[in-house]
Amino acid sequence: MASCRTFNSISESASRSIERGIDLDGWKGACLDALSDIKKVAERMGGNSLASAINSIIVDLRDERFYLAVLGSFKRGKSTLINALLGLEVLPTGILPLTSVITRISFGKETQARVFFEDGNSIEISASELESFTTEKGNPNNEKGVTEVQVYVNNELLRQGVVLVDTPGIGSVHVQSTQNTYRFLPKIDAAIFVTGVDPPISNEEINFLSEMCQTVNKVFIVLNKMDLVDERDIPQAIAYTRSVIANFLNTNSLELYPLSSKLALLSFRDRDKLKLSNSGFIEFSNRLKEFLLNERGRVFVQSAIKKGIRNASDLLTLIDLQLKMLQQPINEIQEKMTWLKKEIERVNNRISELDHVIAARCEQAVKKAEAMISSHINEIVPRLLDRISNYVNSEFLKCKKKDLVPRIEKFITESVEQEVRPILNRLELDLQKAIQDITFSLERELEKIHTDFREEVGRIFQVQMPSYQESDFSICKSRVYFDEVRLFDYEGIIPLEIPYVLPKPLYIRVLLKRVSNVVTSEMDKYSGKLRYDYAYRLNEGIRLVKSEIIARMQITLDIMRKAVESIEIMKEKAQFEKNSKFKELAELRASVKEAIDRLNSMSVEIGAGE
Ligand SMILES: Nc1nc2c(ncn2[C@@H]2O[C@H](COP(=O)(O)OP(=O)(O)OP(=O)(O)O)[C@@H](O)[C@H]2O)c(=O)[nH]1
Ligand SMILES: [Mg+2]
Repeated sequence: MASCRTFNSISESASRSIERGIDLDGWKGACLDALSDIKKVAERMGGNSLASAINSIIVDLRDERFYLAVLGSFKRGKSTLINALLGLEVLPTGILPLTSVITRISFGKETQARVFFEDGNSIEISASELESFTTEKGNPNNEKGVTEVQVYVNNELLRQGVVLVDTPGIGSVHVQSTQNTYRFLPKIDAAIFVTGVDPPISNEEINFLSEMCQTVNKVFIVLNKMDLVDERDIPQAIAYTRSVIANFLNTNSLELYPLSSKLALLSFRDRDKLKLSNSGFIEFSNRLKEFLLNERGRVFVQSAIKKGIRNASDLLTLIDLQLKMLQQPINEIQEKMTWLKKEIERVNNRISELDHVIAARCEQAVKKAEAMISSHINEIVPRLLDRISNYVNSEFLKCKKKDLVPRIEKFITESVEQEVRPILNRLELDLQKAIQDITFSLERELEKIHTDFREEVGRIFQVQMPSYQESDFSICKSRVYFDEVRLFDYEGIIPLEIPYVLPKPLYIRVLLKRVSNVVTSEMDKYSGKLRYDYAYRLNEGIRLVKSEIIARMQITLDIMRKAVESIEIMKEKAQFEKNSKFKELAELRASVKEAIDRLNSMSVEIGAGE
């Protein structure tokens, strides 16, 4: 296997990044040092929520896990592409929709795998046994209850914390597999979207891609199976896919790579350099390596620095507050503390008042959705019954009655899908918009409460409160993915006991009556499910956004509470004790300030390397 060309061969890019003055490991270490210094001071000061916020920055940075997922429609060659990236035929591939569970591939000294089950157990298996757990063939309808599979491969980039994720293809008849993929979307750091030219990229793929782009920061597009395209048609095929995607996503900066994963994989096996260069794979894997080595690390460290500085500034405020209070006469401090306690109470009240406003807005949005669902369903049912009746009348003479029943059932299933799908799409857009509208105003109002409070505190206690930048406060898109409400299957709804001997008009009447009852009652149940799903997703979306903002506000409130508590203890003490406390606080302040300076200059240095 020509592993020099695979994901394993990082030396070339790595040396290039060192040449450009990028020493990510060094920065990461320095950043971790600064953060742990800040954390120690936060612990000494008793700022628990601050210390734990800093700790989670440390943990994220130290155990850097970068999820690079491969996504797309079924059978586009996702698993084959991962095998090519690894230079190893480790994942099962095939001609039928195959991958049915999320498979994470991370570093291990030897190639092996672990399967996790719904009951919480897990077992170790060899890579050759993967097919019996991860595929529709070996594990139909996930009868073995597998939740996830972890594969370990000895590979340099994986060793550095990249986790490759193979996902089930979207859009196959295996609904559960598609849902597994959707649920994984929010965890992804970067994605490779795999599509092809034959058949050309579909509407469903475009919709999925655009949804992905809203959640995932970086998306590479791979146009796979180019070996199947006639050489003369290649430029046109690429231009077509590029323009369809660019138009839909309204962007000119697409990273699109036409290639053949299969050729690449074969070339590794046969050590055939010509085949490899014809596969178009090298350009893609080089770009990917460059991204993972340079941009990924930079993004990770920069974001840790930014979060670290923000928390450290809050810590400085806590120290400053205590220093200020130590210098002030006791009666003045007492007055301010009484004010502060009341102010904290007022902030908490304002937040709970907001709860009612938000609940009312959600209720309004749900009512609007309910009206829309009912009016659509009421419109659909008669139209559906008409279509079915026409179909039954026209097909009746064309086939035997025994063949007629399954054909009608198939027709009903397809017609329901056709009629209901546009409503589902509308509802989805509607839901995203409602969540956005409500969370946007929620964000603004919480932000205002927070800023007012910080300004007031700063004024009363005469300290400099670090100001929040809008981008610090605004919410990273909290998108909520749940099971899509399933469309039903009408197989078996027409009872075979309708006697075939009945004369045609009577037979048709009995059959249509039966169909009408079933369709009406199923659509009624269905609209109930849609209503429930809509309300649940809306409320859950709001809850996520709210808890994220409240957690940030909690830090400010905690700082103030802590300052009050420690001064209350100090005010009983003798002057010399106050002096030594003063000295201690000044030292802590200097060490935090120094850590912030280190982080700031690191940030400038990293920025300069860009
Ligand atoms: N000709 C050609 N065939 C390919 C290429 N990549 C994959 N295939 C074939 O396409 C079929 C599907 O490949 P998989 O890798 O299993 O596809 P997948 O996207 O993982 O499929 P699901 O797991 O079902 O979603 C297999 O028979 C592969 O051998 C390619 O570049 N060229
Ligand atoms: Mg697959």
